[in-house]
Amino acid sequence: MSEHDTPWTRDVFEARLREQGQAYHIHHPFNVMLNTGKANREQIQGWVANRFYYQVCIPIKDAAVMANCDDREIRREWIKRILDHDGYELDGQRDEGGIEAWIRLGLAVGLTREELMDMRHVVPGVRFACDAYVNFARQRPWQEAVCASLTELFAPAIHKQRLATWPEHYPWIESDGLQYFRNRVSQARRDVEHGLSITLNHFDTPALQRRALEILKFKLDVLWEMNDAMGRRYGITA
Ligand code: AHQ
Repeated sequence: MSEHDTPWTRDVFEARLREQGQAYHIHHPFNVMLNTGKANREQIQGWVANRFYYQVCIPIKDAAVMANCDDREIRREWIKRILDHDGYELDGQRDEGGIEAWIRLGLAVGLTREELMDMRHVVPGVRFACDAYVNFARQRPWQEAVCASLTELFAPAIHKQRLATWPEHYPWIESDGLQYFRNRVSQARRDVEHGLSITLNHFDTPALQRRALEILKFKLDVLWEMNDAMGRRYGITA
């Protein structure tokens, strides 16, 4: 039996997925600049305005997953991601949602609601990378889009890094503006628990497990390219 005939155990498969974290955008020079206090106002505003396009794409991507998914149990869980971002008002319970929280981040760094919403600052590379992710979720089997969301295995660390460094490096940014990152630490953990269990169950042959690693690499490239494009537009101060 060659090593390609038997699938990795769940633990080994999960470890292979987590190993991909070396390519996560927390290591991108643009992110390192941001989180080590070397970014100027224009670079921070550019990052917030460009990442806004990614944020508004997420619930559209998640709605594509829902549309392709024929499993009600999974949709009951997955819909929480849309509510987290778009917000909701349900039987008197209200949540403004992550997109509104991101707009408050935009206001806190000195952008207007209008220039965020009209996407005037979004550079082509960011738009194309985000659109590639949404189209991937529309066109591929929903389990593959679930696997692509697993870059969030590494997301709590990057949100915590911002919360730990931005107040000291960028005291001019209102603390309330960072609420999005505070919310995501626990939301990402919940998302990953669900997404990882679906992925470990579905990708259960050597070929499927190799495909899962390819999918995660694609999504890591989406995030990396966004930082490359922002670096080209705003510069990277080493
Ligand atoms: O704020 C982020 C978010 O809501 C999501 C959803 C998830 C997905 O479905 O692909 N990925 C993701 C991410 C968010 N923030 C990024 C960041 O660096 O702030 C990280 C990103 C991710 O790791 O995929």
